[in-house]
Amino acid sequence: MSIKDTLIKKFQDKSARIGILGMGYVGLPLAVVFAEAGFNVLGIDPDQRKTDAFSRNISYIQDVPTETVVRLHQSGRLNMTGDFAALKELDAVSICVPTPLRHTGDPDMSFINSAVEQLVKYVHKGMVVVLESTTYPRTTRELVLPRLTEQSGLKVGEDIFICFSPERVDPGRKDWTTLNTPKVIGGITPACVEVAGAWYGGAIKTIVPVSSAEAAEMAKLLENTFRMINIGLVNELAIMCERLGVDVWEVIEAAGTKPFGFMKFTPGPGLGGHCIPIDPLYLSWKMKEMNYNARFIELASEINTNMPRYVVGRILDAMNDRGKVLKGSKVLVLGVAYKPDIDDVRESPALDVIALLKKKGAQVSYHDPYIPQIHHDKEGWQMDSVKNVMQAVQESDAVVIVTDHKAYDYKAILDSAKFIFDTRNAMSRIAKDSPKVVKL
Ligand code: SAJ
Repeated sequence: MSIKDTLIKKFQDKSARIGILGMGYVGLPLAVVFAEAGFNVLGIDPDQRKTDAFSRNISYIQDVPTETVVRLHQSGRLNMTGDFAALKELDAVSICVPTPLRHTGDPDMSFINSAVEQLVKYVHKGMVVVLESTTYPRTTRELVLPRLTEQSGLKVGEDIFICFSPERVDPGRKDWTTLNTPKVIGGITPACVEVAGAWYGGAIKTIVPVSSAEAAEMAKLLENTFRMINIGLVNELAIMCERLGVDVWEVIEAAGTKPFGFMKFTPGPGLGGHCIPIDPLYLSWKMKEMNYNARFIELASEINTNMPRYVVGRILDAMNDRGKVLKGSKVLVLGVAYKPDIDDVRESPALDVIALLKKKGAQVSYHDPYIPQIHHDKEGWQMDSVKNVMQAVQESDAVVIVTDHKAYDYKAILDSAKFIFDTRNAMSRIAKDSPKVVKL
């Protein structure tokens, strides 16, 4: 029986030993899905806080209940280690490590590089490796393939099987999870897709094989570039509508009634998160290397990045119209997480709005029920969330709604505030046109 058929059989009878390299918000849920399907899974992560929490049967990822960790850990289906040498015992490994940007705005491949370097030490005949981390096109072929085959002499598609399968985890989402979200898989060879498809298909409901690793890498980049560009479009629409004296929220609401051929996005103070503002720049970076300028991505990124400055300019004008000076005024920012009802502040535009307000001389405070403290790396300051949000609203000259968490009592805020700048049209829930409120 060929190595390929032996591996496929191991996936079919669940005897294959699975490894997840990088046990964060993608890796842990993926490990759980494989373990629940009956595989023996070993999570490998150098972060001792994660392995310690796991050894104490505590889930450190909001989407994975602690009782799931307890059950799978106690049954022996799921374990964790910080020791990469465990890789030599495994048949199948998913790489789920971060791919952030460097401070220069270029891709930071350090996590993928170190994961692959560890794999090089322990790779063996009869192994399948799937890269899940969002990255620039050709990473799998140019970075992963040579490192795993040149030194080892292993033949891809015969001895070793290498694929890309984009993660589609949306933290906090309950309807679409790792288990039921269709999984795209592209490989270096057709045999690679067949083997990885047998593995993932043993746990995940829908597998979507594509013809190459690049097709899978590009599918993911399209998914998130689509969002970034459309958010940039509505942000620019907000700027145009303000010039025209038209309510952009009404315009989008009206356009949203089109039952086909339209997808609604809403403007805001900028673009936060560890996916949408970042993933498209991996594509534009790669295309620059090929002497092609990805203009849509560059323009959308420019518009989205400028939104905090545009918002602060609008606040200045609105306060001026009320005979107020921003300098020295007390300004309360409500909501700093990058999107509502979560505790993640990565790349949040709120930090830039606060930094710009401080530069204008405002006395800025913030409240966020999920984020007790923020710090601004470049400016070197940190702030604690105010404790009593309604007292802070009453004491402020201006309230700026940056992230519209559901937890806020918008009616009480409207009643108590002197002036509100609403970047999310949150007040539309309470009052259509209040003289106290200016919206984006
Ligand atoms: N945003 C807007 N207007 C919009 C939508 C979003 O300003 O109409 C802003 C948000 O406030 C946030 C940023 O854009 O700051 C990103 O928001 P997002 O809704 O795209 O949320 P993310 O970053 O958590 O995106 C994730 C992505 N999931 C994966 O990459 C696996 C994305 O593909 C999902 O579509 C998205 O979740 C989702 O739908 O929730």
